[in-house]
This record gives sequence, C-alpha cells and structure tokens, in this order.
Amino acid sequence: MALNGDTNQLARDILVANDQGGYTIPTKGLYPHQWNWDSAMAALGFAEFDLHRAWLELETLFSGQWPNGMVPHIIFHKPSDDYFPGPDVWGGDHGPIPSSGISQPPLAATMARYIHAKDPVLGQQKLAKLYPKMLAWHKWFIANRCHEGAIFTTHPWESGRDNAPDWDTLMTSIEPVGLLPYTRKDISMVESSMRPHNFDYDRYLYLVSLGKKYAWNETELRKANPFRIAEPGLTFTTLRAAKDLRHLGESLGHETSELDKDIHSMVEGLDFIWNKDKGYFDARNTESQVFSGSLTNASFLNWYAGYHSEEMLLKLREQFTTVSYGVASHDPNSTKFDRERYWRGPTWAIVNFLIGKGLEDMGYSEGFELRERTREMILKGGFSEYFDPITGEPKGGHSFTWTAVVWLVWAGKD
Ligand code: 9WN
Repeated sequence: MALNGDTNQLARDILVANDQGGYTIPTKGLYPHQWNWDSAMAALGFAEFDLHRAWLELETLFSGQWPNGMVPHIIFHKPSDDYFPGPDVWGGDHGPIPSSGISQPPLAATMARYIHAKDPVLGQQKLAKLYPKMLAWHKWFIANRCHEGAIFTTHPWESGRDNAPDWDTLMTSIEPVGLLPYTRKDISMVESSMRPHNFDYDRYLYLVSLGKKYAWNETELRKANPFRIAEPGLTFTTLRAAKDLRHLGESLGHETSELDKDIHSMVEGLDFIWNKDKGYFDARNTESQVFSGSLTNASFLNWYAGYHSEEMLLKLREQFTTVSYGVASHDPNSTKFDRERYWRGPTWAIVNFLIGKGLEDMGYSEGFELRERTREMILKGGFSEYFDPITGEPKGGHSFTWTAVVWLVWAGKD
C-alpha cells in the first residue's frame, strides 16, 4: 500500500484517530488500551503539533503508576472485548487504574526531554509533577530489574519484543501447568503467520498467572518466576532514560548524584550483556549466565544510550548489505530468521528510529542511511506495525501510532 497525498497529514490523522482523549491506542481493534512505550512515542508525535496534548499523554501514562513506582505496560482505562488478556486475567489491581503487572522499556523520560526542549517554560511547569514520578519508575527498575548493572525482563512482554528468539531456551524449559482454556483475539485480526505461536502464548499466560498468584509482589516473584533475562533493549533504554532524567533533574535544580551512580553502574553492566564470542550485545540469563546467541534489533540500541561500539557498527554495515529496510528484529543470517513473524525477523520503524537517532546524535552517517531506508519503507508500505525487512511489505496491524510518529519526527523530515 503506497502512500498517496500529504504523508505528514496522513500521519497526523492516525494520531488523532487513535487518540482516546488523553491517551493514544497503538491501533484500533488489535490494541485498544494504553501501552507504555507506544504512549511515550505518541507524546513525541503530538509534540510536533500540540504540546499540551503531548504532555497530557505522559501525564495519563503516569496516572497508572503503582505505589511501588512501576509504570505498567498496559493501562486498561476502559473495558474492551477486543484484547486478550484483559484486566481480570492480570489481576493487576494494585495501582490506581486496572493494568498489567509488568512494565515495558522506559522511553518516557527521553521523550519528555525532547518535548521539554520545544518549550522549556511549559516544560518546567509540567516536569514539576512528572519528574518525581519518572524518577520513582527509574528507581523501581534499579531495585527490581537490575543484575550486575544490566536490566532484565521477567516476561517476554516486558521487553516489548514478545516472541524474540532471545527467550527460546528459557521458554522451552517452562511447563505451563494449570492453565485455564483461553481464546486468543490477536489471530482473529492479524494472520497467525505474523504472530507468536500458541506455544508462546501458553507460556506468556502461565507467567501472568504466576504474577497474579503472588499478587505481583516482586520479592515473592523473585523466588517463583524462573524468567529473568538481562537484555539489550531494557538495558539501553533504561540507561538512556537515566541520562535524560539527570539532565531534566538538573534543569529543575535537583540533586542528581544518585542517578550518576546508577548511570555508572549501568555502563559497567554492559559487560554482562556483551557476548565476546559472538561480538555483539546479547540477551543473557541472569541465573545460568548463558547467552542467548541472538543478534536482534535491540542489540543495536547502544548508540541510543550514547555508547559507541565499533564491532556493532561493523555488524550494522553488514546488515545493510543483507536487508533493505532497516534493522531486522532477528539476524537475517540465522536459521531462526522469519521475515514475517513479529519479533523474529520483521523490521520495526520504532526500533529503526531509536537506533538511527542515536547514531545521528553521535555523528555516525549510518543513522542517515537508516533514516532513508525507513522513509522508503513507510512511503512504500504505509503506517504498518512492522514490515518485511527484505521486500518492505507491510505486516501486522495498520494505521499504527508509533509508525506515524516515526514518520513525523524523523523519517519524513528533510
Ligand atoms: C503485548 C502495542 C504492543 C507493543 C509491543 C508489541 C505488542 C502486545 C501484544 O504490541 O505486544 O504487549 O499483545 O502483542 O510486541 O512491543 O508495545 O503496540
């Protein structure tokens, strides 16, 4: 589906159409609630034409924050029959609004910094209330998701890369006992060849049932939940968020030495996820210490966190010769590469943006190359959820918020 007409206007129309009045859904039907990292991207998109709406998006996201600081990965503001699993399955009634019990990559502080820069006077007003909430979320990550300076995920959904090959070994070792029968809604809306297998869903739901059983108590879950994988996506986004929080904190005149300490230990923690044998950032089981051996699009988020790696740059250049539309979610040379199945091969505009912007900000021309490729992909395939990295064909859901945002803030810019 090639785009016709004014692409900027089409992108803005998607944001407006997905706006539920205070929060933005990723797309109609498939994802009818507020998702965490999607919402941070929506805020950035709104900042192109409505700064007040941009801040409101972040405020609404933090209105679902739990007393322990966690900001859930889904906030169920309104009931919907379109999505499974809903609030009853999660038992996530530990915050002010029904929600899931896990988090997602923390983009909010970074997007808040970009939005703040557009109007620092308005930004200072908004941050007075938001900054302590963002800091509490950061502290929650450090207290509950940090292993030797690297950030780990306790559920595939928490990483935002649901069926990535990173989790395969651990997923196979999980026996999803006691699962009640359930009906998936996603595969009635998107072809099943583009979605996770039932094998994965059984385990996603089993892990949710564990969380519910222990009332999402992090101390209990540390003992009960076998899923603890340090991974590049959460590690790099949390590191970047901490740097942006420090900047915002300083602009408000706050003491930020604790953030300095966390940043220092997270930079040291990059060693934990550096797979020396393979020469790339890799997911790693915190218990067995075994690497996944997966080169993914998250492996390349190091520049987003302000961290250059010559080896990763070589890997990126190599990838540019194999696929045409950005960074594949899984290594195109791997036997597990599946060009249409979600996080096992397709390219995602949002991750291209995070990688590319990081590269551009650090002065690497590969960032511009990635932008060009993402631009072509969107012009050719529209505002899809993800794309075939070889042909650029659109895959997954349509009229997607974060793909529209990537166009507005980056890929569509001259
Ligand atoms: C589960 C909303 C979300 C994204 C995730 C993406 C997908 C959900 C699902 O959609 O996950 O969280 O049901 O498939 O993997 O990154 O935030 O766009």
